[in-house]
Amino acid sequence: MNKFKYLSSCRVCKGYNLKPYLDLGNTPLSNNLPKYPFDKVEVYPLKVLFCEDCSLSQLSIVVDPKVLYTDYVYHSSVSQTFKDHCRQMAKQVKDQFKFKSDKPTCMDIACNDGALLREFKKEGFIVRGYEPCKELADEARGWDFKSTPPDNLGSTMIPVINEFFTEKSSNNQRSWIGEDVITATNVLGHVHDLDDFMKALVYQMEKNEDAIFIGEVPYLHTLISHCEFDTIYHEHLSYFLLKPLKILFERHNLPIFKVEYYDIHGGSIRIYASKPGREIDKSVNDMILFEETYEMYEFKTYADFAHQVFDLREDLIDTIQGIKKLDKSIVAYGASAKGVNLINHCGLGKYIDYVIDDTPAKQGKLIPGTSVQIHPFSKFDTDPPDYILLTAWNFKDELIKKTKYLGAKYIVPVPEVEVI
Ligand code: JHZ
Ligand code: ZN
Repeated sequence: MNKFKYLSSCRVCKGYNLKPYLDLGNTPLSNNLPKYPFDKVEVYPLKVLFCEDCSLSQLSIVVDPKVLYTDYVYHSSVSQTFKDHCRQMAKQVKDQFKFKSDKPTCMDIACNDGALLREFKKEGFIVRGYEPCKELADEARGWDFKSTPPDNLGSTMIPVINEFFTEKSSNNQRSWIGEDVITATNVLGHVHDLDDFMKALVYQMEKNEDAIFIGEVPYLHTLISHCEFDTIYHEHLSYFLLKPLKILFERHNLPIFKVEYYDIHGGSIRIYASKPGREIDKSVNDMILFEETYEMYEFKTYADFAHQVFDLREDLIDTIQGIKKLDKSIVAYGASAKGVNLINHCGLGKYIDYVIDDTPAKQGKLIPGTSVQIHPFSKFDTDPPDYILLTAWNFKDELIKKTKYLGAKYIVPVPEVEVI
């Protein structure tokens, strides 16, 4: 693949009825952070299409995954809220399902730094992961002794296959009785060839009749209703409703038997799928009816959303310019992918003094497309801001709790601009 290619048909239903509804211009990749101001930063088109046949929203281009994920700076363990979410998920899975063995097995696809696997491990699961980024795979394994002190190697080590999860990479890489649980949180939206992913999944689930797949994806209904346009960026190729997911999983003979909604990452759905035969929970049909009621299968909903995006953008720029006129400093908390995207899309680089992020891999780097630098938390104390822009607004409570003592005001960009 060149650095990117254009999408030729819908990645779920293969149809050609793709209608554009939002064009966010050409922007840099949100997790490719330059080290120096003279580092070359490439920009890529960011346009969203609606499939009139299956209602999948998807980007018009696919950036080469090697460009996106080779030196991936996002670490899921940095947020306590996300770690709590993982703990609850592991506990709930353990309590909710009956497993044959008291040492059930779990595999996490794109396990990042191992945040979820560590929680499953604590619940007594035997775990393993897939992760394409080498540094993250090492951290999940427990080999990165800088970030995980090796106090008790036996209990922290996790086997991780340092690969993308594909039919090819998963071939011959399965346990021979098959995992009990396979998880993939915030992964399906990043995968271009969903059929290949599904084939790999089917292969992994083949040996165990009772195997369960549990996936989490940001929910398109919340993205639209909360105007979370900053979560639209190049890594996120697809924006899911339950309907296209149901079509995809049924095509591969793994029906979704249950769905739940969680507030995490601005609003996500968790789907449960298995081989046919399980009773289909009422939640599945209820969510499809919900999507119909909110006209999520109508193009007009998305055209209206595009207008709201541009209104919100204007509002945010006006608010920030107003604050700058008063000669106040503004610092962003969270060099999140969505934050990088927001800063670029709204042209906020010139108004932001610096960005704080607790992820060591992001510190010292720059917000691409700007000369704004990312600093560790201690910078808040040496150079306290008047205003904090919550660029990781999905962790608003956690960020406010940590910074309350600074006495700064907060700018919350979505669902509507709010200064508190
Ligand atoms: P956060 C990521 O998006 C990337 P991002 C990915 N594409 C995806 O799908 C979504 O998640 C779901 C920092 N932070 O999690 C850490 C602190 O510094 O909202 C992160 O850099 N201190 C895989 O990047 C950023 O903020 C803190 O106390 O938009 C949060 O990024 C907390 C809570 C966060 O996702
Ligand atoms: Zn489609």
